[in-house]
Amino acid sequence: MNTKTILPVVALAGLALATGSANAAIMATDVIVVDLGKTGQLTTSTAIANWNNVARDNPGSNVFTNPDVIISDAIRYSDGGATGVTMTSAGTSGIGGLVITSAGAAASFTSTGVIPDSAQIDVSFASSSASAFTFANLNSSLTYNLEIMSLVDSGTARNANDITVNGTTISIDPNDSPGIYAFNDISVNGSNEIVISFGTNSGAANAQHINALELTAVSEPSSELELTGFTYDPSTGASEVNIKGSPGTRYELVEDSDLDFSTPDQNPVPLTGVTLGTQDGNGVITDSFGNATVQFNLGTANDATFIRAESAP
Ligand SMILES: [Ca+2]
Ligand SMILES: [Ca+2]
Ligand SMILES: [Ca+2]
Repeated sequence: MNTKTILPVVALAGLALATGSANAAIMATDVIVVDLGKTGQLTTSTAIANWNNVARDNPGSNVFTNPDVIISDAIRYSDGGATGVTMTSAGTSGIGGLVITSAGAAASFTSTGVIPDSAQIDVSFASSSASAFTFANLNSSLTYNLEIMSLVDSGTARNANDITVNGTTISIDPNDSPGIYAFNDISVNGSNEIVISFGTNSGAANAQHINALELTAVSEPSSELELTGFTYDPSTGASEVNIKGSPGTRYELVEDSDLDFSTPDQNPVPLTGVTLGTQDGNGVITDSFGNATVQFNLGTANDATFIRAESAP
């Protein structure tokens, strides 16, 4: 039986074979932005690109059922493609009746920039009860940056309250402008979810306000060079591997005959394609998160091949 193994020199972790998936899945660098608000104030302009709107035409009451799948398949900001991510409301909340005008250009998300007026102007709402929003069907191999805009105008007094995201709690006051709160490098829980929880507010001065949300998928922080997700087709020799290294860095794959089971060696291994990162001759330049996915052909003659990635500026 003709089999090949891949043995990265730099790191041995994570050599599971890629299984592939026909379903939409969130990928590193994907960004999901959500406008919680009113029908008639959607964020849909083509100049603004691909927002997810959760809009209700009955503001001021608890219009979300419990639970309520308010987004069934979130689209990514870059191209409107499906991510498979869902967003569910739990507890007692809905869409508020307030009109918010005070933040303007000061309210900005890290990945997508200034938040459009149509997203700033309206808010989700919980009076005094506990409530939560859950992003589900996330990729557990990634971490996530979550930014929440929670702002009402200063003339509309609201009490501070706590937001907890997967175990991290911060106190916010919706009267503080521009009202952007960040939770960075969040790992998913055991159910591949990120849960945003708001506590009760005994002051009955509104327990939850969210104007808009931004969820950005990032790679796991890594200071080492890794090869992961190797696949090989023994009938054709077609192969693929993921490189995780430093952002914007050029790497080549090197096949070596040092251990006598790879003949002849190829330096660098010719690339037949690049599906993540930018191909540069027979090298690849990683994306802004340090990731690249490359295709190449190892042939069908050898029983094993020894390959490593090398930085090759
Ligand atoms: Ca809106
Ligand atoms: Ca909104
Ligand atoms: Ca306040």
